[in-house]
Amino acid sequence: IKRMKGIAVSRPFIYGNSAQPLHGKKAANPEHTHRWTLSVRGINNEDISYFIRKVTFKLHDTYDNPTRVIEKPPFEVTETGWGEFDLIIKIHFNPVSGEKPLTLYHHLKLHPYEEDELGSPGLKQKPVTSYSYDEVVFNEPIDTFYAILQEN
Ligand code: SLL
Repeated sequence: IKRMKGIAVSRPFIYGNSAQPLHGKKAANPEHTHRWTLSVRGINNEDISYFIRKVTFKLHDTYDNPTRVIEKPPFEVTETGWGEFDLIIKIHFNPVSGEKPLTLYHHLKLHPYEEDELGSPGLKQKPVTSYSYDEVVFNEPIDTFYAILQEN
């Protein structure tokens, strides 16, 4: 294998979750209060599948089959639930890259925490989002992977 000496290529992406209150609407489990979606995606929904091969989301153990493996875009998991929790997101890169998986941590957010207009902090029922921006840096990428990065 040949590596591109002295070259680093970075690619931005976004990860995190959105959540909406169910407002009493029926979920599979009556204790569930929110519907949420976890995702790993490109900026402006740019296709990231040329460098990301699959994403695993390790959910809280209260979920059935807590390790969710998403093999193609959109790299997303939608579920319902009642609680916030910390989870692990593992990004597996295109095998051509020879890169090790990248592990990220995210706190699944369901509730808005900011104070309301009257100044009292409360759990309001409204949609929330919690996203982080990150960039993966491929240092001295393998030449064949570098070509794929340049084409996209
Ligand atoms: C904790 N924050 O860390 C708590 C756990 C678990 C949330 C929150 C769904 C469970 C199900 C759900 O909302 N789990 O579907 O049974 O201990």
